[in-house]
Amino acid sequence: MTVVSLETNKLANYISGQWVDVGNTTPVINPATGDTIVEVPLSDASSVDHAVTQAKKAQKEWALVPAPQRAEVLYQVGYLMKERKERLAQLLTMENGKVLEEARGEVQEGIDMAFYMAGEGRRLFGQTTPAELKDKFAMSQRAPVGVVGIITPWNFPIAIATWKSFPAIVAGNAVIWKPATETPIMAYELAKIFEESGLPVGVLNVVFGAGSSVGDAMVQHKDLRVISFTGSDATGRNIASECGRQLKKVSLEMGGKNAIIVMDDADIDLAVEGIIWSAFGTSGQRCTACSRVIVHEKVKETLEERLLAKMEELTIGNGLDESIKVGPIINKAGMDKIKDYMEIGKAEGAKLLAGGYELNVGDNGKGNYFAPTLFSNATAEMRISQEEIFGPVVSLISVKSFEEAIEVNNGVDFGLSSSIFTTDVNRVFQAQRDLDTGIVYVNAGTSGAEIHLPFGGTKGTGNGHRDSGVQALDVFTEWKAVYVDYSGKLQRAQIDVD
Ligand code: UN1
Repeated sequence: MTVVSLETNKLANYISGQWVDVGNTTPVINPATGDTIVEVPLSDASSVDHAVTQAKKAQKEWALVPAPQRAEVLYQVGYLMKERKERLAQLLTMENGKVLEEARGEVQEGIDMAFYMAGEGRRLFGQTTPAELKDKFAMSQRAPVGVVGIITPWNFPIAIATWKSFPAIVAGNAVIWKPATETPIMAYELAKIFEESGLPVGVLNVVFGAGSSVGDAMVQHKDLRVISFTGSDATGRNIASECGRQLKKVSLEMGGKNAIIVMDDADIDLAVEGIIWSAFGTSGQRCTACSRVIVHEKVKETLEERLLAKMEELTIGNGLDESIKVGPIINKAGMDKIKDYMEIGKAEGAKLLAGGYELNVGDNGKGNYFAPTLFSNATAEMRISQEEIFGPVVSLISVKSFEEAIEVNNGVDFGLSSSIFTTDVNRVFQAQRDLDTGIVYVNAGTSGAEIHLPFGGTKGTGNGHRDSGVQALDVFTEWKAVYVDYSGKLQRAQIDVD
């Protein structure tokens, strides 16, 4: 396999069609090797201000372009992403660490989103409805919000950016995008694709930098009317309170503590496959990762045995090597957090059945690797069963009944994804009703959401909004109710009704 390379050693902001250099930079480290891939700008508030000023001008024009024509740009973006799928996937593996097969899947998720949202250019449905008065017409339609801010995480640096920017753009907004500083290459590549796709300058702008400077400036900027954020719980809550003060629309997608329930009538081998994929794929660094297994006591031992056997088969290392199944952890801070939870779990009395330690694998011993880890005999209340670890760590909790399984699943502060393995059709329907998460799977793991369905969760996972699906349009549009009176006289609603 030929490994692609970047043609630059320093990225630049993309503002109003210009590649703008800012002095200050920080290195982007390949988590598999510890090597520096490229330098990324650390911009400040002035770059955000400049971008918003340019975006405001561009948005006025863009909003007047008919939506089906706006969509043509997204089709073009989709074609270019498709053409460059392998390049994007390899660069994604280098900056994020996820294994190549998953990186290709993530790029595909972005391609799917491009074509799906391009289709919205010919829908963007509103409603027509009878008016209560004679010779009067009533309808509702979506209007763009203006300039919107999107803040995206390192764990899905291209897919999540497409979930947010594509609906925003097809709906007639301009976008200011702050990608995570750990994974800016996908933003650079996507900005280049937009540039080539014929998007008018200023409609998409990328400002690189830290949350505390660029992110904060975006949240504070009075002309950014929406902030759509995916990331940590603490940051999301701060953004929400500041946006609340400013009456700014905010869409949040934060943590998860997703569980797979394995009932006594489940296909155990299938459940094991689901657990392996959801808990250890992407090294557990997905919002949708499975980090709890809630197992019926009757099948606990069998499940444990088979799970341990499959865990031994997992290959860990640099994700560019196609034989590898589990890649590195994003950075040292991520590693430290996972290591802390090892101590917490042991102190709480959970039984460490596998893993629990750092690994020295990979090319030069400088990558961040952690062994797939299984804690057994965990209880629902333990911190390892309640808090998001964001690593290849799963806690096994045994229960006596279906009802208890549901209660344990729902007994956490988060509500993103859940799953049940069972062959009982009654339980399937009870579970999809009673599991309190935004995403529910039956006989599949907790990850693998498709882009034409709403993505998001209940409780501490967010604030009620959804990414992707047609629901994403609600974040980036205002509903406008329009009444046209063609009676030629003043007709008063609720009064002149007879
Ligand atoms: C995330 O982890 O934030 O459902 C996104 C999935 C992917 C997206 C995950 N399609 O696992």
